[in-house]
Amino acid sequence: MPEAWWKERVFYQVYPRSFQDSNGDGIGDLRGIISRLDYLKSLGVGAVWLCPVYDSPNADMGYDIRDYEKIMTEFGTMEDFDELLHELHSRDIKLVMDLVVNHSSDEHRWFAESRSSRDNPYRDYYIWRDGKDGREPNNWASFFTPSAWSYDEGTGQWYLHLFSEKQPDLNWENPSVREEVYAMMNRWFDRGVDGFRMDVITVIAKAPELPDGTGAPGSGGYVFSPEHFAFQPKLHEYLREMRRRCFNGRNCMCVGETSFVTTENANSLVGDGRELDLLFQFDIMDMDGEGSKWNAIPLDVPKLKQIIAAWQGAIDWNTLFLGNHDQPRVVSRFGDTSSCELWKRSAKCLATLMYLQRGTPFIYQGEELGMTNAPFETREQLRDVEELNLLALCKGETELERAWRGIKAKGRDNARTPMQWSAGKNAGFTTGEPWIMLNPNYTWINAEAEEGDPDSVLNYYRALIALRNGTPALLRGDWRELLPESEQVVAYARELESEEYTVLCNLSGEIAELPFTLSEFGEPVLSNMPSDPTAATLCPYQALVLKRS
Ligand code: TEU
Ligand code: CA
Repeated sequence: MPEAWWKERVFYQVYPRSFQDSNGDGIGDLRGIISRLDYLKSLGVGAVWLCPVYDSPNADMGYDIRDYEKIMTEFGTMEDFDELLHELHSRDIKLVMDLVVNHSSDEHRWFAESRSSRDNPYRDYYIWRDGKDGREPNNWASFFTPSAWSYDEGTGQWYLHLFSEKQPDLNWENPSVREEVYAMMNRWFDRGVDGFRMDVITVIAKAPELPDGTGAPGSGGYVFSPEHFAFQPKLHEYLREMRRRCFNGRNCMCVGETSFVTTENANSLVGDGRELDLLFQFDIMDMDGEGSKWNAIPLDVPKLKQIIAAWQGAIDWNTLFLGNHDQPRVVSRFGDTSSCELWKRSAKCLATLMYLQRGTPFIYQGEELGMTNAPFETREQLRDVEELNLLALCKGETELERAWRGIKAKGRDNARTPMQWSAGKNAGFTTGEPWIMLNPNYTWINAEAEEGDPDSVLNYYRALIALRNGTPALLRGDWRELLPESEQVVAYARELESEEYTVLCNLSGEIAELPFTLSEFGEPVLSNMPSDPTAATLCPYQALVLKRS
């Protein structure tokens, strides 16, 4: 039996707005992506996760969909999309679409109907409630605004939005909503797409009575209440129905953005019932926040190791990632950018420790170049609704300063600056005015420069991906932790039949002592710096993969 394709391929996440502009309007587009497919092929990726390209007013950069079956005008046409799909497939690269069905845009036709009157047939496509004593129906906080409710003057009721007020939540209790969603997904499958990344899929079912949250009140006294909207019993019913109606009988995959997943509940999604093929867990992404995403606590290697071991133990097949379009740049966050040497070495070290685990790698665009956080200084430079809302809520200088510290370290715009293709005008991203500022370091961090440098982060990613793609033990082997006590080194073995590989990564800025010499684990097959086989130490951020022969 061949393994499922989504286990054996490396995924690459494209954020279309910032990947490549083809017509000089400063906005990345589908034709731009088409022009860069040979680059993706040369990296060794086998699947693309494409962030939303549907028609959208971009209140949340495409995560607010106005029409699920139209391409955003700025990105191109349906013909461009078909060509992109065809060009990907002719290179043996699969296409996984990003789909947002917890909510739509408030400009979606369904919502326009829904808010037009209380007895409109679409009223029940969204979640409408009467207020309580002139206030919101309950105390829920939203991810992006203080309250999760907005009042509609026209019909005198409130609608629920877990994200911005321009992202009303769809009512999954309504069978017509589910039918519309499944039919739309099937039309995309019939077009030829290979799967979906389902946005915040674990919050689609809400506790029927929408009870008040009981946690600690945040801004405006509202309470963030995932106990009433994440992992509700009905979630599993809906996902099984979706599986039956859309995925069964197709060689397609589904990866869920499973906010609030834990090692305890994960198998309810990807275990034997197989509601999803893969899930994204956020334990690593949340580990430096301690309760608030805006905190930036320095990397705690033992904690990272616990998370990795817990997840490798909890489910049969993980997703392996260090960032995405919602996260800061990985090398700025968990690596060391204090010198050119350490920037390069730590970027390679992080990739090695993550992508050779058991699971499917997801690389976020630009990561393979070692792209870093951007030096945003003013509100005018920011584009992200989450960052702008955070600043809008600040009262006084101290709050503003704290917010800016958070935005610089953790803001989503860090990952959304344009791809750095060359040292030329606008990094080769656009001939026009880019929609968001470029990271000024494109003059030396860029694909063209790295292409010609055998020691570059880019060429290391290529070697790493090629190694994984060509090695059965790294694809399918068991995962076993080594050196669990080490506070600096992430180490593990991958084994399949008689093949054994050892991965050793010193994720600290100090030399790490090892209880063995490197040669005991065989011959090096990949490393980010020269190594002495008789040594029993690893240099700062040294990464080494050894093969036992
Ligand atoms: O993100 C959902 C999510 O769980 C948020 O907490 C996310 O971590 C957010 O970026 C907070 O920093 C998804 C998408 O990936 C994101 O881009 C969207 O804004 C969001 O859903 C709403 O659709
Ligand atoms: Ca464009």
